[in-house]
Amino acid sequence: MTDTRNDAPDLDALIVGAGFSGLYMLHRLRDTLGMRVQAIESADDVGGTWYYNRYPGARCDSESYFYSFSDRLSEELLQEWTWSERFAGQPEILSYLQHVAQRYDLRRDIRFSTTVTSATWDEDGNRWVVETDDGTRTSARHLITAVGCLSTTNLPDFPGRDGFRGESYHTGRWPHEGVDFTGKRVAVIGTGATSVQAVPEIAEQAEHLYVLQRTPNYDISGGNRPMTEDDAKEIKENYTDIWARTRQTGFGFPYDIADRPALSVSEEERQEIFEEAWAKGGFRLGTTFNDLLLDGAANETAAEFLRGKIREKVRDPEVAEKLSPRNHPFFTKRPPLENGYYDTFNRDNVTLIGVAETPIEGITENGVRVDGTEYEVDAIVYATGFDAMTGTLFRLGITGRDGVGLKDKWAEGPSTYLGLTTRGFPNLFMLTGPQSPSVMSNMPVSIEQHVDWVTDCLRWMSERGLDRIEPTAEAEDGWVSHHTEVGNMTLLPQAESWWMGANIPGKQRSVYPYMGGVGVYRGLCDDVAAKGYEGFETA
Ligand code: FAD
Ligand code: N01
Repeated sequence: MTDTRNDAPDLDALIVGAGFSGLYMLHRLRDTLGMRVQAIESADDVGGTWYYNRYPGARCDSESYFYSFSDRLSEELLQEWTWSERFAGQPEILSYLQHVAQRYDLRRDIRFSTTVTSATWDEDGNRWVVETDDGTRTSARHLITAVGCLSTTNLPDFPGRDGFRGESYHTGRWPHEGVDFTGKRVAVIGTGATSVQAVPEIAEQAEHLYVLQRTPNYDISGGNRPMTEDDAKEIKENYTDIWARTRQTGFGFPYDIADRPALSVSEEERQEIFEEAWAKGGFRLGTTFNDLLLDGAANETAAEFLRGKIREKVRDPEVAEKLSPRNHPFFTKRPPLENGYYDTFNRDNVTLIGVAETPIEGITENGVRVDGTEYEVDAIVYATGFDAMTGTLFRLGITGRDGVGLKDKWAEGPSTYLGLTTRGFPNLFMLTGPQSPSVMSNMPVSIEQHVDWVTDCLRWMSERGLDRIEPTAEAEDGWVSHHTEVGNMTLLPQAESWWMGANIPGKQRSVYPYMGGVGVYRGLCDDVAAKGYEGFETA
């Protein structure tokens, strides 16, 4: 019987996702290489993270002027676009991505409101066969996942969760029409970067807000402010230099980690350095010394500085202590940027509830039960994060050579070459995949680097008439051991974080992002390409 489901043409490449990664990948393959390419996107428009995360207070915490596409996409766009704030809010970032889609006419090659349900390698045809929830089957030479590291929400399975009679929201799937909490009693579960942004805004509206905290975080000062005309002028004049620096620094920011250990300076000098970084705001505090992530004693100096800031801001010493992290080093969980979060706990209508020693017992019809007490609320906000890095990849149902699923291959944790490819899955490229810098960087810089590398690789293959590329077992083993060694040199394994896969019950524990730094990683990838894609088998 004829299979009628192949209603889309056979493609050179199929991209899954239309956020920062998918948009730029589509542009490069279609407009630079002239390939037949299509993107598939579950949402009904572009934006990814910035389409879904519409919770109150949502904004970037990489500074906007470098949380965007660089001169790799367009010099003109950089000069035309002016951000209104130092850290732009979600609506502005979403309009920026919509503008990019419009300007490069990208929407015409994106199938919206369509979800990839499986992708199977066809060994004879050297192609991927991709199925979607609308019953369509598409085949493509290359499959490129641009599905995001933080796109599958984590909704803990609290007993009674679905029986709650009030409103429930996950911050990563916020209603487009917004939510009015005026006069309502609200519980926010979680105190990660999302909660730290949402809590001050919800507290302004709610009659009473309960913040349920399992692990306190080291929140750094946000320092958001409007972008002045002078700021914008200076930035635009210096963009070439700014982007050059982002590509070489450790975290993809235009400032690098200072070349001095924390204990090499006097206590007084160290405090001055921390204060100066604090006053500037943003992640600069993490770059003040070169051993904060490597040495426990060095780290403790920054940790104690930040606990001091909590004591300064929060009036009730007991609440301040409850908000102070004691069980993990600074920056081993992603530090949120705070713009008024700690001040919120000075309000009469806000209560902090610790749920570490006495975990949430369950959700009742009327609220949340902790330690035998039922907190009655009208709304519950789950700021409980994501099944990061692998969660969305596994949901694609990818099956490679010899019928082996990606999820099965990675049952003991991810195994990749360069965090971008994996043996047994020819012609599969995972943008910002596990074991690449991805979430340990200012992501647009890492996204562009991956997209440009894949574009160059596909051009190289096309010039040689090659249909297939796959990493060797040796190359993959080499990358995994390098990645693991570098990751274990850091303090990261000392925390129960999503960077370690620790937030999802049953998830394999390992360091997920590559910790060698953006500049080093770029050099390694460039070297592989310069040596004729060393470590890959081609045919
Ligand atoms: P995403 O934006 O996540 O897009 C992936 C897309 O793939 C989604 O639209 C999704 O619908 C689609 N998709 C997934 N699975 C399927 C499927 N099966 N079928 C079809 N489509 C699918 N990073 C920074 O560097 N700086 C910041 O300040 C920063 N702020 C952030 C704030 C929040 C609230 C969050 C959640 C993340 C933040 N990040 C930040 C990380 C952010 O995710 C990245 O910067 C960037 O937006 C990722 O882009 P992406 O295109 O790779 O992935
Ligand atoms: O998620 P998270 P997020 N019982 O996983 C708690 C990016 N981002 O959405 O720490 C009780 O950090 C959990 O507790 P614990 C950024 O990369 C960026 O806030 O596991 N609590 C934690 O407090 C960020 O890191 C920006 O003990 C439970 C919280 O829920 C990433 O997205 C803004 C629980 C989840 O925190 C994710 O941030 C926002 C349970 N069963 C996000 N399960 C900016 O750049 C989970 N928790 C501005």
